[in-house]
Amino acid sequence: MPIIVIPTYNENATIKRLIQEIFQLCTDQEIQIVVVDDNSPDGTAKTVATLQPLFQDQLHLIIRPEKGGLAGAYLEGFRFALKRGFKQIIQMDADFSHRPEHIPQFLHALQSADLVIGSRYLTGSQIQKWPWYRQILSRMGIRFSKFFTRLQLSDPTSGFKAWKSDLLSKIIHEPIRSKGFSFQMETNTLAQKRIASITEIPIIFNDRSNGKSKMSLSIIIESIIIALKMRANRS
Ligand SMILES: Nc1nc2c(ncn2[C@@H]2O[C@H](COP(=O)(O)OP(=O)(O)OP(=O)(O)O)[C@@H](O)[C@H]2O)c(=O)[nH]1
Ligand SMILES: [Mg+2]
Repeated sequence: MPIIVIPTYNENATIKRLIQEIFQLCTDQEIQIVVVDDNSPDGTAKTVATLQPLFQDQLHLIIRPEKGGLAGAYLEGFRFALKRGFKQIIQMDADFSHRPEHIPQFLHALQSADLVIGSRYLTGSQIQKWPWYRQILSRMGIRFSKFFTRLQLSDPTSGFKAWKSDLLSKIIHEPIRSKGFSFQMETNTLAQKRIASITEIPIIFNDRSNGKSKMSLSIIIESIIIALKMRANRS
């Protein structure tokens, strides 16, 4: 059975619609969702809690005491999923950058891969309404991370991914250093080191539909440091 892990910090503007759309789209699958919220001041967790009775045992909520970074939230969600025996674990943003319509494609591709990555840079991919400076930053980040990590991927920094539980359960026991968005690159590198089968599928990526980006200078600096450390550790 698949589960979707959604980390949230101040995503109250979109979380309700996202959850409703996912469950509407995946009526034929017994899909579940776990939202990992870092006590968002905008009441994201409250909104999720009010939806829980509508979706009975399908919608889970983990509340962490304070903003602790994307990586920690994902790891908490992954541990939750693995402990309960979910075999397919999808991760996605709460801001509609990642479209729920792609979920069935991820599940299909996961039948013949250990890790499926939704790429913004394949034939058939699209990037919509993303400001030019974010596009430049993204392309620079990808070049940089590919150079240092030797990842054979078109989009090693994408956050829309699906994991088979067997691979994910090994990855989460590795020492993961990232707190922020370099988590994507770091977990991909760990997967590649294990010679896992990794597939990329094209996605349509949109700028966040509401709310504020959590991208910051400190997150960018952390990504550079993590990439350099990964190069130093490369064997
Ligand atoms: N629980 C938790 N979630 C976070 C944290 N930082 C970011 N997120 C969530 O992780 C997902 C990705 O973060 P975004 O702010 O969209 O970062 P981004 O996708 O790199 O940048 P934008 O799309 O431009 O905003 C979103 O669902 C965020 O709400 C955090 O510290 N804790
Ligand atoms: Mg986003």
